[in-house]
Amino acid sequence: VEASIPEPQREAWKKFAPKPFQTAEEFEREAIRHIETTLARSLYNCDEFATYAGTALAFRDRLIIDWNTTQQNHTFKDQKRVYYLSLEFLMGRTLDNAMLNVGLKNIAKEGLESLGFRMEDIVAQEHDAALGNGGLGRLAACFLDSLASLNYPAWGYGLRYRYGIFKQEIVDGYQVEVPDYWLDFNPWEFARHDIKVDVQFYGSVRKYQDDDGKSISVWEGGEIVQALAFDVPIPGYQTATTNNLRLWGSKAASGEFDFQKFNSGDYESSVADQQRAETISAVLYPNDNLERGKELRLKQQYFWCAASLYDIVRRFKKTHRSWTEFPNQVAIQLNDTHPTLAIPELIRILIDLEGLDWDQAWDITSKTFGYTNHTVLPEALEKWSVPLMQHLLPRHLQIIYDINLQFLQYVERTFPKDRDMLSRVSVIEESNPKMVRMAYIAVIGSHKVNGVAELHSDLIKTTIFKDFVAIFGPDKFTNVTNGITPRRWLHQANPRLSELIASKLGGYDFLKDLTMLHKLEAYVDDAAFRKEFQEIKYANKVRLAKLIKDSTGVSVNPASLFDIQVKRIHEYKRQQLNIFGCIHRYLQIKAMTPAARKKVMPRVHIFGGKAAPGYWMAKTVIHLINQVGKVINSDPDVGDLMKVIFLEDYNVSKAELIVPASDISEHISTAGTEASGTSNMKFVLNGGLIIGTCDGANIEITREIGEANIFLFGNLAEDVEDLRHAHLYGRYQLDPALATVFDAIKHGTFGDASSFSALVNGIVDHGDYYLVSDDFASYCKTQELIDEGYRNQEEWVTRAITSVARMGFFSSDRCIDEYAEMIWNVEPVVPE
Ligand code: H53
Repeated sequence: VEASIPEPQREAWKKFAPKPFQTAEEFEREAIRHIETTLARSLYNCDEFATYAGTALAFRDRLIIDWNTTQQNHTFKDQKRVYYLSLEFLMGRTLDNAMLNVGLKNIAKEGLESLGFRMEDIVAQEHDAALGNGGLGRLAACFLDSLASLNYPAWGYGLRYRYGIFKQEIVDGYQVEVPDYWLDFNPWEFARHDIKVDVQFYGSVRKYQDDDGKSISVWEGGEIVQALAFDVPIPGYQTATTNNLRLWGSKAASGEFDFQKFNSGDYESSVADQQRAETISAVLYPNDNLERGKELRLKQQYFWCAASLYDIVRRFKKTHRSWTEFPNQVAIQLNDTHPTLAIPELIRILIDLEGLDWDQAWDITSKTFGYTNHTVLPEALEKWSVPLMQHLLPRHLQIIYDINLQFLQYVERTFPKDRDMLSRVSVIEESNPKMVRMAYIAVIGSHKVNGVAELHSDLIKTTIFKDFVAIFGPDKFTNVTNGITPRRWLHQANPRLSELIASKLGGYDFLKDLTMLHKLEAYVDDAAFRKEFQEIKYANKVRLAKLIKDSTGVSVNPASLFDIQVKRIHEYKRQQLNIFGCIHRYLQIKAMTPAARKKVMPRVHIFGGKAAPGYWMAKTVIHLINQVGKVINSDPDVGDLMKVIFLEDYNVSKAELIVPASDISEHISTAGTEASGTSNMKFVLNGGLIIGTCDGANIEITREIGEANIFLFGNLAEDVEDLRHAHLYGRYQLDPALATVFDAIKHGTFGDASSFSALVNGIVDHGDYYLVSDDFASYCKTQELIDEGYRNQEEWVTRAITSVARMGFFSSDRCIDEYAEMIWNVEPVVPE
């Protein structure tokens, strides 16, 4: 490649190639240069924000050099690449992570101090990149970190939302949503003005026969929207590999700005067209585990799939290989069903644009895609109405019908006696209107389907995809248990614990091979180690107590047991079980004599999480938590024995502060509903114990750390169906302690009882779908065991340290290696 460039140019580039900074002094020079020239600020108005910006730009320069080299190297090596298609990337802040990954945080700290600033204050200036809702989006972000750290040639593809997940404010105890405009200053993205893709919508399909009698389909008319690429560098930890996350922004296609309207004076409507196009990437849909079937959402999905596939295909075509080589060069992973349209889109490209026949196109497509399922909740499974699909994507609907026809013919041949099977597995649900079942297309069009924890992967095989296991055989279905990146969730979020571990393990290699943590077990009885471990936890609790004080005004005692449940608010995650448990505890304390109260283990119950704006029941739960907090936190009978806190606007950067400060965290979903959960892993890795149901990854966490180190409770997944059935037929007794809790609510102890009647009635009268009553006694009993356990601090610390030592399995590096080997068949590329 280099030889094709003339000698003088090569010489000039070699001579003037930018040199990355190495020392604190060089860093300062770079930061000041950026503050002065890029930002046009000077010494006299260099505040914390300007200093953050200068620091970020200095680090960005470093990343870009590695990024360019990595991309050139990947092109040159020309190995198979992975493309991770995700509608959500919940990245959080970048600067701290970038400094740690390139290994220059200490140098920057020194430099910042000599400029008169503290590292924490500078890092805190950054706005979270919150292009995601919850677990699914954060998983994608952890995967990007691991892919780069393990040197896999991989790209993420997503949407560049102008507004990420809303900011949550709590006003009078209610959630209020405020837009998250995060792009004011975002040094981490590069607009690639030269990379534009035209994406078509609406129109119609014309069919004709060519001279050879071959049937040709042409998608004509409709409108064009332009996709513009924005690239974000993703640095690996202690490697030069810097991968790319490409996010697409929408704008009106250049020819689309209607000059006729413009010239005839209708300027406003021509601008309105422009705005309409930009609407596609304007906002992240704020639902987690809930699909609402909105047209704009389908437009987002196709816009992003079409732009990404065009890009992937263009890159492949530059190598002049035959199409049969495509699956040997390209692996595309579908993060949930959101990118399922990529399947008919690739078929469309291969048949309509590249002239392949159906069998070839199908063979290539199904070898290219892998599909990860993240949920069995019926309300989260995507279905799109046939009329909508016909209107918006007429050619894709035809292809979907063709996929279905071929598939059903195969099923009929294989299971000639099972008439019901055809309607059960059909991609088209025969409802009114007819619906396209996206998960079925994803299963049929992929070569592997995986769940995200063992229980979940077993469940999908016996429930939603049961027939497909019979049709394709069990080998198509597999498990890759989720993981988390130890760089962000240990090293960055809990630097003191990371340092303590490094001091015992002889350095930071464990951040690249988390299974090395097992060596910590040798220190469980080491008094100095234990003391330091405890001190770190206490310091982290002091830090969280400060956040609580600043954001709610409530003072909490860091010596109390910190009990934390932070995650999206959803009925299946059962924050209601937790708050009912709090009320139960409160009523018990109220009924005690002063002498008995002295024996109560003081607790701070901390909640955080967003509710989807249209999810009324979830919002009611938030309101109840705040009302309960208001009463309890000001009750002199209770004092420090109990505090109930709702932390507003839970996000990634707050999680980094909250997770290291837990004694107990709650992962208490109805068994069989939480596919995996990933915060459970983060809490244990940071030396907190967990209370949980036998659900998702809790089960594997138990297997790894041992039953003695986790507080499990509640009914098992296998019993859920029978219990629900029994409820509906009246064979059902409300738990007596829960009945007392409901009485208190009904008597107005926590404000207007009618606000909470739907929540209560859902359990008392409407079948208690999430089994809150069935699990209540076992939950409360287990909370008592936690109080007892926490009293014995020596025992508690042993359990916490042992658990940390046994968490190696849950690194997202292990996950990515499993995907690479079992699903993608890709190899790392050694950096130059
Ligand atoms: O994905 C996480 C799981 C978690 C699951 C979550 C998820 C979403 O956040 C959104 C949609 C969806 O289908 C699933 O609820 O259990 O840990 C990552 O796999």
